[in-house]
Amino acid sequence: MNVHMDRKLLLFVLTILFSFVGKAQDGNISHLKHSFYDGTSVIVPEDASPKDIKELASTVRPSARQLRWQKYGMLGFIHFNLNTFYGREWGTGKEDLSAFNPEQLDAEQWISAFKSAGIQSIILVCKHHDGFCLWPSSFRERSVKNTPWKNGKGNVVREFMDACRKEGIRTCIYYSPWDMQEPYGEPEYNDLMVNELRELLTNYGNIDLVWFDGAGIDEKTSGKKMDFDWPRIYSTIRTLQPQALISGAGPDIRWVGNEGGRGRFTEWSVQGIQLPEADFAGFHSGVPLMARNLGQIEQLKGAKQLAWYPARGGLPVRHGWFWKADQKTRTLDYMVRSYFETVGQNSNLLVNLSPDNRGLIPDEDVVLLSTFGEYLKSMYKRNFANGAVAKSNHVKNGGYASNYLFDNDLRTCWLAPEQEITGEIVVELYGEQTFNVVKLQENIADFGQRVESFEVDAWIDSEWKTIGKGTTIGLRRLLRVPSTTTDRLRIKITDSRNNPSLSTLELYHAPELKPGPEISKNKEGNIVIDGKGMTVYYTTDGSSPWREQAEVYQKPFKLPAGGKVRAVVIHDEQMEWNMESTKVIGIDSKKWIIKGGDNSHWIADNDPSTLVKFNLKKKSDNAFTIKLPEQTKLSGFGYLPPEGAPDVKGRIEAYTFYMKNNKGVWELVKSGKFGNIDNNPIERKIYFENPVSTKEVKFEINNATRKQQEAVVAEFSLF
Ligand code: FUL
Repeated sequence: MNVHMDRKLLLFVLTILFSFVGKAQDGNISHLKHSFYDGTSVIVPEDASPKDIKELASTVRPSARQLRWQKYGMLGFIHFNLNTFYGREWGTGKEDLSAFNPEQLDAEQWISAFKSAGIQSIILVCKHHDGFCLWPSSFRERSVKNTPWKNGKGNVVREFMDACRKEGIRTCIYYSPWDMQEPYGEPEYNDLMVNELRELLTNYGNIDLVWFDGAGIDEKTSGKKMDFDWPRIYSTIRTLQPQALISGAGPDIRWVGNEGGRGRFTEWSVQGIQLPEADFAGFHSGVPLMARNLGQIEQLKGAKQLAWYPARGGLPVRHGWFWKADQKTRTLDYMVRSYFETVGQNSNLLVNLSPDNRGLIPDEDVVLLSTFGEYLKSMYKRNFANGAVAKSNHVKNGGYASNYLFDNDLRTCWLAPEQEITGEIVVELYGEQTFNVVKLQENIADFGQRVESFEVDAWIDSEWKTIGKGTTIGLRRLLRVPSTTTDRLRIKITDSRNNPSLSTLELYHAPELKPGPEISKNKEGNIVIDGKGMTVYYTTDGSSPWREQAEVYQKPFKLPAGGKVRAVVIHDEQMEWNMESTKVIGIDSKKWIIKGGDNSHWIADNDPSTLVKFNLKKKSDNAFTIKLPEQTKLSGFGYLPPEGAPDVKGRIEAYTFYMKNNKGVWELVKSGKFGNIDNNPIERKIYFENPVSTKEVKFEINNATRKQQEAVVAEFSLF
């Protein structure tokens, strides 16, 4: 036995040994004290070299639950509660319950919207951070039972569950651990949480997933320290619904790190757990969820343990999670891009719909989901690898043949011989085929996640040409390549953590998306619509550009009083993949006189990369004023925070907006908070209850997120 083998054997023995120690201590497969994680994990010896870590990481496996869930790809998500009636992302916990009256609520309409996009599992937000329950909880008064809706006899959770059952949809619940109501922060809150979970987990049949949001469970955001009894909470779930996954602040699924439906190009399901006694309560696992690089050997180095912790992304189709009047719906190309970045990059995607104050998903969103569904159907309609045969440079004892790539079974696969960390598979297609998506899968069930990098070559003009390169594969990689016509393909695994496996090769053609025209405001303040040479039809009052009255765009135009520009380009063929663009244009800012902060004119220079910082330690620096050239009618304002995470100090959290009245006195117009703005740093548009008319406004920054002393503004608009 050589030195290398010796070392390998030692590691193997260590792993087995530790797993028994873990079992003996906890009666659990995992070695983590209190952990309810039950995939296969390994302890990292302190002196492990990067090579050892690679090998160890390749031995980690998903639990049956995790594997089942990873295969779902997309899930649906519904945010609907009192916030819907108050236009808020995060409530205050003090809203008047009488506002909740969704007279036309139709859960079947929600479900059919998701179904049209091929979604088979849906998560309902049963209780968000403000503590209002969508079911008549027996343990608190702030619930549907004390609202005018159905005279207090309604139950949204029940209607949702019934509609799902009828359609064969898997049902999942979101229950926010953070709660703005009493007794949050006290030990009795654990009782409330367990009691309410018990209601949800016993009265509504099979629950496939329980979501614990991480927001607010840190004292910095909620202002209250709460000592959660996670072992008790998790064991309630494991006892009542053993098959249910625990997502977020839980052991089974991790947040991908953003709320814009984005994913990582390199996405590892194996993560380094930093705390030997981690309870896996999301952020307490020590996995820096928002980091750009995660799970690479660099990040696994100092970890105490390696565990399977797969990612899920989230995409609110209206930018925010809760419905707001006048919030724009995302475009089809954004949805498609998001799908490829998450589902196509070893993550899952949650598509969020927001029922409005009638209790219905708005038409535009319904149309978007079904168009998205049609798009995916059209892409998956034909697998161009059907009928292909494959040969590899490595064949292991006649077994593990490359042809297992086409049998639609994850657990039969090609596997390189031990010690080989690269490999090549040449695929003869069934004649010449044209495709632009290469789907690959590893057999993660038996061999975990191993591939570090791969290349795809096509045989074109009598030579191999590289058409695409990727890093991780994991359960699923949908690699987009240029539209390629060939009869021969080569998959090259160029690096792997251990001898690589490949379970699936499929080829698809994703229809080309014709992007909507680009609407922008140039430096002179004119509206420019770029249709890339095609005829553009547009409106400026928010009405549909598809109607006959829409104007044909000729040249840049002024929109001094602002408005909502909607534009389309009309192609002759394939109407269904044409995109529409929308942009809300603020009032022209060119003649504004802005005071407050350094370089205050950057606040409204139409350039989000110029940032204005406010030092909140100085009383004089916590506001800015805008003098308008004339008396102007205002319906609201927009705050665009800076993008990105680490270098941004704080975003504005609480604000007060004043206008100068005709006596020259500042009058309060609106004050409030931008909920969830660090995780979802999109433009926040705030509408006043009634439009106001003024020549000067003042915007006061009351505090920054995460108790920072500096608040940053990328852009500010009035409309
Ligand atoms: C976040 C929450 O704070 C948001 O309001 C939303 O529920 C999202 C899915 O998770 O952390």
